[in-house]
Amino acid sequence: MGIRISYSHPQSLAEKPGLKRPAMYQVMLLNDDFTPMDFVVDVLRQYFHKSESEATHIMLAVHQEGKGLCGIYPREIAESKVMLVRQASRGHGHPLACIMQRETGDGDAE
Ligand code: TYC
Repeated sequence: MGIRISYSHPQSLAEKPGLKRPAMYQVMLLNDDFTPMDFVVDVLRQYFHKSESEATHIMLAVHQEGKGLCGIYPREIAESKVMLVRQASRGHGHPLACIMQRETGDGDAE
């Protein structure tokens, strides 16, 4: 007879009374006419851990569509990303805007 491994079946968070999933926030970059494309790609790589090609893709989407998603995080992490991007941008003299929006869960952000 082999070794038997027994697995427990923890309730999912949604089933546990009194526990809620943390609210999640979309962190977005906004387009402007002045921030250099290379700087935006560097920001996406450094603060959002994107590859060179992903970062380029997101930067071009923001450039063409006005706004683009960098990542989705719990509130405090989203706040710190927004602050770090702002500090880096202002530190280099660029107006790049980074915002956060709470997710509503219906595929749209509030
Ligand atoms: N529109 C900028 C340019 O032409 C590039 C840019 C892309 C700026 C994305 C901001 O979030 C941004 N240099």
